[in-house]
Amino acid sequence: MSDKRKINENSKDEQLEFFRVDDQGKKLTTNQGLKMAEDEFSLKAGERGPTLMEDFHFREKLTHFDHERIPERVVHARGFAAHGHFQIYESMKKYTKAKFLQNPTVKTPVFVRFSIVNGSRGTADTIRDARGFATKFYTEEGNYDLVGNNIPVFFIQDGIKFPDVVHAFKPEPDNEVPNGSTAQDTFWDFVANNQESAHMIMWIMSDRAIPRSFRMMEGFGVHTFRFVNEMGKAYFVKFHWKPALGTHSLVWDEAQKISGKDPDFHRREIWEEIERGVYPEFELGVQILDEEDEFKFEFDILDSTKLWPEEDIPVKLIGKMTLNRNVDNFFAETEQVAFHPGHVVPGIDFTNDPLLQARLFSYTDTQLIRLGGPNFHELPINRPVCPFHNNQRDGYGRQTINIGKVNYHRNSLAGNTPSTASEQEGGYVHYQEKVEGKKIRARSESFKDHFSQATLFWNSMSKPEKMHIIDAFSFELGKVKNESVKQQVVDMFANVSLELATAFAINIGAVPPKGGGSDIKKTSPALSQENTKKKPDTRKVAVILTNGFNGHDVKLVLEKLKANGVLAEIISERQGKVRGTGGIELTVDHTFLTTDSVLFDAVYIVRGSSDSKKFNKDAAYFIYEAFTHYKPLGATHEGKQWLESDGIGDGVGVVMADDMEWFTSEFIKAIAAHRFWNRKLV
Ligand code: HDD
Repeated sequence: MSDKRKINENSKDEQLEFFRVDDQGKKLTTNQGLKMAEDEFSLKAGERGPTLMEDFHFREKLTHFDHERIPERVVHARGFAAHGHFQIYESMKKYTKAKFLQNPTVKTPVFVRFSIVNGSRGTADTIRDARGFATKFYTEEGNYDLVGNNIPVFFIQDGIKFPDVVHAFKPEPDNEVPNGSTAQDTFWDFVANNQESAHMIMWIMSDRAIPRSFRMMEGFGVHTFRFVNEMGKAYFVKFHWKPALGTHSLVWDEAQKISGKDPDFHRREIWEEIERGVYPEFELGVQILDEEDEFKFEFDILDSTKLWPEEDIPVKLIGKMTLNRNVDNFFAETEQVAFHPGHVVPGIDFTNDPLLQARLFSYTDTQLIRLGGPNFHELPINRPVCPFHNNQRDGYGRQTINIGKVNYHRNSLAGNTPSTASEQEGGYVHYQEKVEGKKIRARSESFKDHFSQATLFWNSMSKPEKMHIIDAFSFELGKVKNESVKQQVVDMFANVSLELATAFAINIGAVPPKGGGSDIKKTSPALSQENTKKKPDTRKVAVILTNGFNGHDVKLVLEKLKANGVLAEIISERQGKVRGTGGIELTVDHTFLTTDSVLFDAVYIVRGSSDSKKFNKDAAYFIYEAFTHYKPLGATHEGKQWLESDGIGDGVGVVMADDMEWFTSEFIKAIAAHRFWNRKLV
């Protein structure tokens, strides 16, 4: 047992404790427990002679090392995960019998893995891509996995096309370029020739695909699932995760630069915040639909390229998830966790969405190769916290020692156990949906409208969001070499919006569309990030100062920022201490060399009385870049005079004042506002 953890937070933590090993302070042994007297020199025939086969320690060490890697996930390879718990606000008994959704006093342990869909394990965190949002609830009835994304719709309608879309968006097969990007001919060729992707592409080209933080993105179960209550009555349900801090994004130029400056930007942030006790929180939301209303909509609820507008079917917030514990070991937990949309509990069931149906096959299959056999459920991170018994036996890496002779069903030798459980005893009974039809390889007519909701998304965007979408199409298609592919995409998106297709056609040198357009006028304000929650919490502010700053005032501002949840870091010319008036000293967190403007949400410019040319040059670049990324800027003292003379001072979202109280409260409001899109760039 490790010494590190004295208190086990919940049943999953308690279970994991059994597997934790603390090597610190121990003697080095082989895997067989033999203490070794030497670990730096292989066994040789003479000091300058050949290494001997007899050296079992050398062979064991190298062999284990040679086998350290496992295949990365075929999609969602790069991920970051954390532990936490989920608690409901009030019983959902009316809709579902799922036990973890009944009792508001119960905290269900969870493990959440955020991921990047396209990029490989070594990709940067901030590439343009959908993000995975997979949650494992360790319930007393078994594991329930909600395996979603941060985008509520998907590229394709039928899972048989999943290998095609993934081949198209992964790097091109001849030269494996581009990595972690879809700015390539094959991806856009797929899009133009598989027009069901239109709606998802709108989301991927939007700010949603470059989230500011894992804790500032929504999560969606995507498919329509079923809730089933104790009476056997079913409801259709869509799942949502709503971030407590709202949904916010980076600027594309910033996202690209972060990829170089700090490729671990997202994972570093969540890790550090959990370590300092600032826990990410998400509310679980459900959209519930009576079965009788299945055909009430202009779209098919089984089609995963469609969302349910929140204004038509409101999202009911039913509970809260808090992520409060980092993993002990990335490989053992984050890498080996195995999710599966088919891991359900009584009260949660499937629908005939053809994408979901395909997923129900694919996830176990992929774990067999990735985790090397059928016993991956026994890995500590994957084990349910409730007992599990069946007659499945053997296979690579089997951990349990199942005693007795009987490993089959039905039997009399073990009293026909393990026995099945009745519904009343908690046995899973599939919802008895009536199905009939001819065996047929075809797509329902009700799946054929690919553009209406893509237009709904476009209509719902604010002006800056629309500009970002046009820029994203222009960037991605601007890298496509094949002129025909570019033109096909222009003509396709003319069906979504003429304004959009014309704008990017001009930018990429294609022919603006001659026809097309859409009659859809509807909007869904919930789709725009403009309408999200705005809070200053967890925002990072770069405080730029040098010797001779006003000690009293700066200390006051820093205290207020901290009290409002804002994280301030001091940036100066060199590391060590900077000295202000009144004997106040501050420790420098970064120099202009070790950090960068793109890694901050806002900049507070104090400057100071020292006049170093290098400081002035580096600080000016830092501030100007933040200004062009529409970030809030604050300035007091010498910093204020500096910005005034620079012409930046008049910009929207630039807060300057001599009154420190007023300054801090306005600056905090500006930080909460996130970005000032209406700023004119000088
Ligand atoms: Fe998938 C992983 C989410 C469609 C096949 N998927 C994976 C993960 C997430 C999703 C979050 C990473 C889980 C983790 O962190 O380990 N996938 C989705 C969503 C989809 C979707 C929201 C559409 C609504 N996926 C989808 C289809 C198929 C797959 C249609 C195949 C028919 N997905 C896989 C997979 C992965 C996977 C190949 C790779 C690694 C893994 O499963 O464990 O089986």
